[in-house]
Amino acid sequence: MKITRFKTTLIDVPLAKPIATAIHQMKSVSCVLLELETDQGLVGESYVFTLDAVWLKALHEMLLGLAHQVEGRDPHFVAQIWNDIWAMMNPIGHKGFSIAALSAIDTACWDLNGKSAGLPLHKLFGACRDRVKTYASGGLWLSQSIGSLVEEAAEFVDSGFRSVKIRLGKVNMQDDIDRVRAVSEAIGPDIELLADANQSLNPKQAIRLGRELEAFNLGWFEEPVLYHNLEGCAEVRAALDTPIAAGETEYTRYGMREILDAAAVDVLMPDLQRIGGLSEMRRVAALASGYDIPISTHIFTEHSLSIAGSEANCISVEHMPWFAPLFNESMEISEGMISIPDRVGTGFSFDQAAIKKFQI
Ligand code: SMN
Ligand code: MG
Repeated sequence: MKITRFKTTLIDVPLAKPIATAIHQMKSVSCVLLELETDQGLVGESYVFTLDAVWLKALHEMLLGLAHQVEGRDPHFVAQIWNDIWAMMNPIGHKGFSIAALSAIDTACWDLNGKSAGLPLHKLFGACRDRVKTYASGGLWLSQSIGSLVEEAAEFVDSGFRSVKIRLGKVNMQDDIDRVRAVSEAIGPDIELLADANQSLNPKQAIRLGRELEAFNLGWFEEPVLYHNLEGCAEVRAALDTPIAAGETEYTRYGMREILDAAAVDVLMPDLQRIGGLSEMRRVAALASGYDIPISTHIFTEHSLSIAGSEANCISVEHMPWFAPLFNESMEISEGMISIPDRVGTGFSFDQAAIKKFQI
């Protein structure tokens, strides 16, 4: 099999309403879609995104600069392609958009491998489960009122979720506590509540808030401090009973190894775009397992399901609905679990009508 065309499309998918975390303000998710066409008629698909269309052109250029590493090559040599791109990127650095571009290529190559083998990727990798725990993450934003949080949390539970994530980071700590209390009471003790501070606290603030929140039995306290303050994160972890989750803002196995060596987390949260694609995600799951640390994948729900289906220490996936309008297939959720699709490749294919609609 040979890759005959490296096709990219820029799109912008508006969100139902503008949202905010402690560090993000967003109205849409803009994506570069990658389609790798082959001489066998199979097409490998993936995407990478930015929160602001301003950065989209830069991400696109990054990807176009790698087309020559892919055109004419056999996607079965996905590991060789990965290694060649990694080596080529040494002078520009192994973080940021360089890795995002590598991720898109790697995931699209794996999609082709699954399609060519006639297998869903979790089965090609070696399956360990056919469904995985998820949590509702496309809501409970920092920008919402308490009334709207309570209403939305109840809607998530009604639609089959057994776990939900609220954002923290209000200027006044008491507001965070009041918001967590309101949602916790609304969902009751049988539904899990997670909380994400998006790096907005210093270690002392995080410990103080974390202590106040211990009463609500949070499933985890995510990114309490700046992503690079691993010592601070480890201090927060040591001071609290609540598990600490982080990792979404770091890159590759080298970034994950630093987090693990610092004993900074109870749950590692690799992000498919920042980690280096499905190849590197698998290496990171194995690395974390050597520290007896579970992983939970960050956003990219559809394209992370093959990892959840094949890595025993992947305890959950984040359910983010932002990219669902791009796909022909939808995710199946019931009793708090998502099914790992039994369709070839990633199990999700771009809806060409939707792409036309969202194309920039
Ligand atoms: C998050 C990530 C990206 C954009 C908005 C919110 C958040 C999460 O940290 O983990 O979902
Ligand atoms: Mg987060």
